Amino acid sequence: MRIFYTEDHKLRDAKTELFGGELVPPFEAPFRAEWILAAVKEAGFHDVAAPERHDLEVALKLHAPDYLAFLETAWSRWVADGYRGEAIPACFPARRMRQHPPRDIDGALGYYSFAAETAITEGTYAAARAAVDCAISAADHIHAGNRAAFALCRPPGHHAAIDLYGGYSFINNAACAAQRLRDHGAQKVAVLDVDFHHGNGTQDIFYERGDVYFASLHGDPVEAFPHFLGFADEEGSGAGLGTTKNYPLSRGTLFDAWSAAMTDALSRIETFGAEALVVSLGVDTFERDPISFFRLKSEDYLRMGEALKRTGLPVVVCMEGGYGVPEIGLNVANVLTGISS
Ligand code: Q9C
Ligand code: ZN
Repeated sequence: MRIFYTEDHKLRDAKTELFGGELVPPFEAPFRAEWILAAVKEAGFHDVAAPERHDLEVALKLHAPDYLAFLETAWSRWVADGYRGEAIPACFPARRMRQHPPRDIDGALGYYSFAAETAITEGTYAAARAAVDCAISAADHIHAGNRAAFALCRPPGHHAAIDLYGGYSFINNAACAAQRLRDHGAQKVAVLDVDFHHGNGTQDIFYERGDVYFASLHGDPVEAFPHFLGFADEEGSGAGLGTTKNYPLSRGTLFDAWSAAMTDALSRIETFGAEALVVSLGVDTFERDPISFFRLKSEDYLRMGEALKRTGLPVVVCMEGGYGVPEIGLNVANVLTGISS
């Protein structure tokens, strides 16, 4: 399996995350990709390639043009205003307020975000573009006839919605991979999101589309980020009615219950008639993840990969979350090993 990776991810190196009322070093940091890359090589995946550079053509089919322009210019606008810290939103267009983009950067940050933990920094946009390059290159690799590819995306993307960033995500890598597969001629594509957190961004992007199925297994939003999306009654709308499926799971969920939900999701994806599968792979479902509450063990990730392989579908794996502990590398490598088995 080919791994798509570029050191450009290191351009995303925020110093601050708003967490528990403090500005702390971010959970989503460069060491994550380094640990994961080392572990997948250690597991025998030596085919590591730099992604091709891509323009915004794919992303513009998913995100609003003004949103992408905002991401590109946010840091320089912030600096031009003379602020000394990293760019963090502090005011949001909440219930009964007006929804239009303000002229000033403070207002724009709130308008284009759904959460305040994620700071925008100097290299954030360049790194997000490089992560998209990895996702698109992985999709192209599948289109060329390969069974699987791994996009070692950093920053992650599954929380990035049509015109909102947050949850460490800016541009939706997995959605870009799915769109790329559609553009190559696949009539139906599925995104299976196994990150601990609901893939609110991916759901938002495809909610009214009947050509991309979205299924997500995640911590129940009644007690987990992103708090306000990912409930079981969200099923898509319009042409997309019936092509969104959510599995909110409770605190302490073990692999047995988690795996039963995945089996259900994969059977729905098969019934849907997907020709290719994009996996939003977060390993923050691990029992020792610092910000999550499922209890998967390292060997469970092998089983996860084997189940993905049994679909018989070509699969693009996009890296999402998974934090703090050295096992994130092994857990990702185990998924890839299961897919390759
Ligand atoms: N007390 C991804 O995994 N903060 N994003 C959670 C928990 C935000 C996670 C706070 C978590 C974002 C890609
Ligand atoms: Zn996550």
